[in-house]
Formats: sequence, structure tokens, C-alpha cells
Amino acid sequence: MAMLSFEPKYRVRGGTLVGGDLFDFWIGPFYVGFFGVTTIICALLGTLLIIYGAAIGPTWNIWLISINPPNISYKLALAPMREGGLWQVITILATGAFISWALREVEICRKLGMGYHVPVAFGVAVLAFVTLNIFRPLMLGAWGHGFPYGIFSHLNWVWFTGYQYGNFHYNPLHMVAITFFFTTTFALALHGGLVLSAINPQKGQAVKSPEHEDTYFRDTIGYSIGPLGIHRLGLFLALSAGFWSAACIIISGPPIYSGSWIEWWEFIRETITWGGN
Ligand code: UQ1
Repeated sequence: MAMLSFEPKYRVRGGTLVGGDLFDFWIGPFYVGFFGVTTIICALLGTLLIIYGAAIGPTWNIWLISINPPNISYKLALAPMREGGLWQVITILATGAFISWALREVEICRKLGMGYHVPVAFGVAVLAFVTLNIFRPLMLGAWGHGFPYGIFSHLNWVWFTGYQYGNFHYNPLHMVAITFFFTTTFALALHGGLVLSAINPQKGQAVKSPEHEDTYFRDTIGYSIGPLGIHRLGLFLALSAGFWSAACIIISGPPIYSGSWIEWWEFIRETITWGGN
């Protein structure tokens, strides 16, 4: 296993959250840690159960394999394995694997004396999953509201759930989330383009400095957010996309809103009067 020259320098002891020195070691390039062990256990068990679910299911067609949540009639009870119980166990294991991975990231941050930005960012992605398959089903009173684990089946779930609310593109928080997704790609395109333009000069020319980057944007739009600022902006935009995605699905369904998002905008006509009545 190749070892980069600087690796030994950063293989420092400590920073663990649990287990002390017990799992404080590396396998090849990978830090293990207590949460590396729990990640592997949850991910392996979950994957094996998905394969088992496929084996007792009707197809091996990769597009059609689906591990489905229980019927709505099971409400929040545990279901038999073949009737959604498998989905329930896999959901618990997936959540366990995601949270373990985030905590392993935290231990690595602590080891290196770094900020927690990466685990916080990953935590927002985990929040999206937990919102869809745990928080929202709990709010609606049935695990059957979670999405199925399958390629086509989860697409059908998105289609079905969207049209249950008329047209999901009229959900105001969905609009906010999409705007953040688009702005994130816009910012990354600007940033990637700017950095490459500065450090990949024509043959024989010198690499340009961050001052060139600042000057480029000041010349173009009169403002530069700066080489540190663009990364703060990028993190904010990306996390906002994830956060408002979770928010837009949480407000879709009782106890918050069960109608059509198209009609929701009628509140403007009903509440705002332009003089007169
Ligand atoms: C920017 O101002 C900047 O600072 C020099 C960067 O750093 C390398 C960038 O990547 C980008 C894209 C900008 C421009 C961004 C805004 C919001 C004006």
C-alpha cells in the first residue's frame, strides 16, 4: 500500500469521541476509529439485507429491484419482514451508517485540529434522508410514507408524491431550494473557471495570483467576494439547497399543508385587497 510522504506526520493519536485508543489506528490509508467499525457493520448488514430482499423479490432486473416500505395500514408499527419490515431495518441501518460516517469525520477533524465544516455539510445531506424516511413518516403517522429503495421505484415515489400536491413546482419552499441548487452550480462554475483561468496560463507565462482573481471580478462587476469568501458563499449556498429541500417536503402533508400547491397561491388573492372590500 503506497503511503504519501506526509501521511505519517498527520497520523496523530487522540481526538476520539469514544473508545479511547481502542480503534485509534489505520488500515492502509483509512482511519478506522470506533465509528469506522460501526459504519462498516451498518453498511454491510444493510447491503446484505437489500440483496436478501432482492432474492426473495420478483426480479433481479437492476432497474426494477425494490425494497418497499410497509403498507400505510401498518401505521407506525413494526411490519413483518416480507411486508416492509426489511425496509424498516434497512432504514435504521442506513441512518446508523450515515451518522457513524459523520462522527468518524468529526474524529478525524479533532485529530487534525480542523473545523467541523465537512461533517456539518454531510450532516445536512443526512438530514435530507432522515427527513424523508423518518421525520415525515412520523408526522404523517405511517412508515408507508417513506420512499422505496429501488431505482425506478424511488422515481415513481417522487412522481406520485409530487402530484399528490397538484404540481410540486408551485411549492414556495421547493422554489427556494431549486434556486439554491442553481445558484450553487453557478457559483461553482464561476469559481472553477476563475481558479483554472488563473493557475493554467499559456505556455511560458507565470501563474496568476489571487489578486488577479479579485481584479477580474472588480473589473467585471465592481465587486469581489475574495478567495476565502467564495468558499463561505459556496458552503452556504449548498447547505441552503439541502436545508430548504428538507423544509419543502416537511410542509407537504398534515399537520401543515395537505392541499394542492397550485391553489396555495390563492391566499394572495384572498388576503390582499387592492382597496375597496
Ligand atoms: C470572487 O470574487 C472570488 O474572489 C477572488 C473568487 O475567488 C477565487 C471566486 O471564485 C469568485 C467566483 C468570485 C466572484 C463571486 C461573487 C459573489 C462576486
